[in-house]
Amino acid sequence: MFNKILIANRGEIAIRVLRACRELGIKTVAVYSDADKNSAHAQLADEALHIGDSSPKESYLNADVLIRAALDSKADAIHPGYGFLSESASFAGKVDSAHLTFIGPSADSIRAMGDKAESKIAMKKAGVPTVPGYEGLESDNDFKQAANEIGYPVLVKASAGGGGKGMRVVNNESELSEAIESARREALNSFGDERLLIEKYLPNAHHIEFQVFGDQHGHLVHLFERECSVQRRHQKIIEETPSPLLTNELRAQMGEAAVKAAKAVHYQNAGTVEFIFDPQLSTYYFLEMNTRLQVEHPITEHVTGLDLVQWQIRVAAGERFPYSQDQLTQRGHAIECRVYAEDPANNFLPSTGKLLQYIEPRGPGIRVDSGFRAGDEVTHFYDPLLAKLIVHGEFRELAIQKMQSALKEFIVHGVITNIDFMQAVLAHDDFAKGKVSTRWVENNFNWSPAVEPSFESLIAASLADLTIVNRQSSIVNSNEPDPYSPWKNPSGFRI
Ligand code: MV4
Repeated sequence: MFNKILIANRGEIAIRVLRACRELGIKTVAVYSDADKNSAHAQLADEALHIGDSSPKESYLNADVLIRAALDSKADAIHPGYGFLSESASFAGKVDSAHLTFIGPSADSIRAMGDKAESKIAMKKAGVPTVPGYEGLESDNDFKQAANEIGYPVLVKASAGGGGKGMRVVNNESELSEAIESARREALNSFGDERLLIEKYLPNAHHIEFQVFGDQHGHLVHLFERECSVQRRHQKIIEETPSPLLTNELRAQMGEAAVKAAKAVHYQNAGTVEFIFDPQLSTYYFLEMNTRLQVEHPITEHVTGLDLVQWQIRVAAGERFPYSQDQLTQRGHAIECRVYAEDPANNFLPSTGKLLQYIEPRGPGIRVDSGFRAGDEVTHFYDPLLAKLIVHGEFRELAIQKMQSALKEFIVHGVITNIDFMQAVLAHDDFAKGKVSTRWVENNFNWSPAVEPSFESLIAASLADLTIVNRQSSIVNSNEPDPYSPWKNPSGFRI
């Protein structure tokens, strides 16, 4: 087993990883940028190293500085978390070359799944269902012919793409060449690669992804699905498992397809195979594979009873994953809500500021993963994710009720959050019926706050703010050490 792990990330996921390390008896090294010098993730680790200024490029995205930090602190492995360098094949390769262990898949697996066109070709070869379409076309005429064969509407996508960049829906032939031109331009700007693919457009699709997990000894299983259809602009908001749409038969089929997809690239460690699911036809197609731990991994942990981060570390150290597919089951229903510091009434603009009051919900079956505490600053440098609220109940209706109750207890002042917005989604009839497709938030849900906050609640909030401001001023704004501080001041940690 490893002696010490460097966590090349920040915020809630850095804390999630360091807790897993601590439980396994492994020492932790945190890294932090200027903006994060007082952050919880740095204070909770055994050691913390300053790696650069606040911009991600100068800190959490700087591969060489991170590897230097790991070598200097005598860590033997690096956990990349999600985002930042977690899906960089070149970073994984550099970690290997430095004789450190990258806790994740091999650089080759990351590379094989990194390109949409390449991975789609590999999946077709492996017998995994892909959306009907073509790769490698060049002339407008080739695209025109392909579109006629597929049948409109079609979708033009950047081969090198991800996250919806360089994607254009084309409803008929008259729109085609304009769409190709603008998609090419966007693909070139975003990825430095103008190759496009074309496929059938599925308008009412659901996003259903399968967690997969493999060890270094060729054993690879799936850990069931996550339904992630509540999203806007490719940003997920609510995820749940099991999906309300899948029968056990479909679940088994898609799970098998996910395992096939991962095995085709000799996958090891945690990964996610994304499918697009058409509820009218009950058909599913491979979209892409995310070669990292995902934000929404906790819901899978709750229904399977597995600690995915601990298993990531254990299999990276060479341990066998001990469960066969038959031994794995889903128990109950889990939902995650992503609490963002953003303003739903103002086009979901990020909201920054000091967390004057921050109180997390508690209770049976309630989990909060967050990198923030009261008094912390939410800055514009990083993702505005304040916390992940995860609930686990016996079945879907109970889990929804538990989430609604927990969101009511979640109190945040100082920044605007999407909590009320998520309450409105959870209370919607379409959500209750599992009818939310990936376009639902944008199309059917023009949300503005239903009621103005009451006078009493405004007074209560102001009083709470005043108390916190006074309390925090003696902790956060003072140079005197707080005698009651639960945070130790580890060696190597510089303020
Ligand atoms: C699609 C699609 C409909 N038909 N492909 C969005 C980003 C990338 N992962 C693929 N995406 C989509 N591909 C076909 N053939 C609809 C989407 C899509 C989507 C997919 C998953 C999750 C959210 C989405 C939101 C809008 C569109």
